[in-house]
Amino acid sequence: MRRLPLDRYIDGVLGGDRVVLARAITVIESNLPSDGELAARLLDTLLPHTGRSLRAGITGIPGVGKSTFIDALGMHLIRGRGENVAVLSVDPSSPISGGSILGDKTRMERLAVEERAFIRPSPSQGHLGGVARRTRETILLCEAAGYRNILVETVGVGQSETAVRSMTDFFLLLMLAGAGDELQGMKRGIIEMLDGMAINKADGDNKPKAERARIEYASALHLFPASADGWMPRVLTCSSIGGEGIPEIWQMVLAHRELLEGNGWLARVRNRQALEWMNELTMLGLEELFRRNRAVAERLPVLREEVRQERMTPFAASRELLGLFHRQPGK
Ligand SMILES: Nc1nc2c(ncn2[C@@H]2O[C@H](COP(=O)(O)OP(=O)(O)OP(=O)(O)O)[C@@H](O)[C@H]2O)c(=O)[nH]1
Ligand SMILES: [Mg+2]
Repeated sequence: MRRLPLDRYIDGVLGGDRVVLARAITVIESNLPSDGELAARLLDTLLPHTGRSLRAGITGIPGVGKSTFIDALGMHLIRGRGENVAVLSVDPSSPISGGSILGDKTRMERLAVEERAFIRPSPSQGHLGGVARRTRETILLCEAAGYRNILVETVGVGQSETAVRSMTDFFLLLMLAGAGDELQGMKRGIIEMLDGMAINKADGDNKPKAERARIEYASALHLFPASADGWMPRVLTCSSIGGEGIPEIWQMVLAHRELLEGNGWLARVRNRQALEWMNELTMLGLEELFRRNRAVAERLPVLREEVRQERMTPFAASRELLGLFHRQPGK
């Protein structure tokens, strides 16, 4: 697609034009070297207009109801509270499970037609590092476009959660009553990351079971040490289809926000997000330089073969590559 002049992107995004916002995100997501400069200037110009949103990450196993939940929460924000919302997703597996984008479109039916909602499916290519970087930058563009609530959906498969945790202020885990814990990623790592948990599909026959699960998880969470920010994660139940419990979950997010604003932790959280962003960009940049390095590119196929044939150790081969790069990093 043809590119617009920089000014058109800037004016469009700052004016909250969703079409221009979508096109600006396409520039950010682009792999074309010719878009790199435009993307950098866009971000630089828009950066002063970012940071004023509530960034929430929503995770859980496939099928737990993340998209349905976000649809319900988004509608609550728009209709119930007169706010706006941008929805993004990080899906490292999307090249394989290509269906999920379609799924998101249909499961956010109500939100999709709202004026004050912006829905962006996950970038469809690239390794997790790249996808996460783009999501981070997409958050910033949405903020510059005036979105005050950013919801990031990520499938609960380990790595993507850590990435999403590092770019959001509140991390919510959706669970189902009665499914095995190991299936739901009740790993220590995840527990330590989350700020809240919601047992979804608490409707119909499932209601009592969901309530029992809530009590169990709440007492399990109490066994973990309180996090340094002073927040104690809470466990609630909800029905994303019926809408029960959704306002209460948002109240929890707001209570967390208020606490962290009051005790100075929000600033620290944002600081940490900025540092992680810098780190990520530096690492990705290094990786790209390395890949593009002529000496490395020439030698790489040979060394791969050597390692495959066990004529060379991986350690020695990697040292040689790094040595080649080190001698002429800019070539
Ligand atoms: N009964 C009931 N069904 C629900 C609820 N929330 C979601 N569902 C259903 O659960 C199924 C999966 O919902 P999704 O919202 O697509 O789940 P997801 O977690 O986004 O799934 P992936 O994006 O594939 O990881 C759909 O058939 C929903 O209609 C709920 O609160 N109650
Ligand atoms: Mg989904």
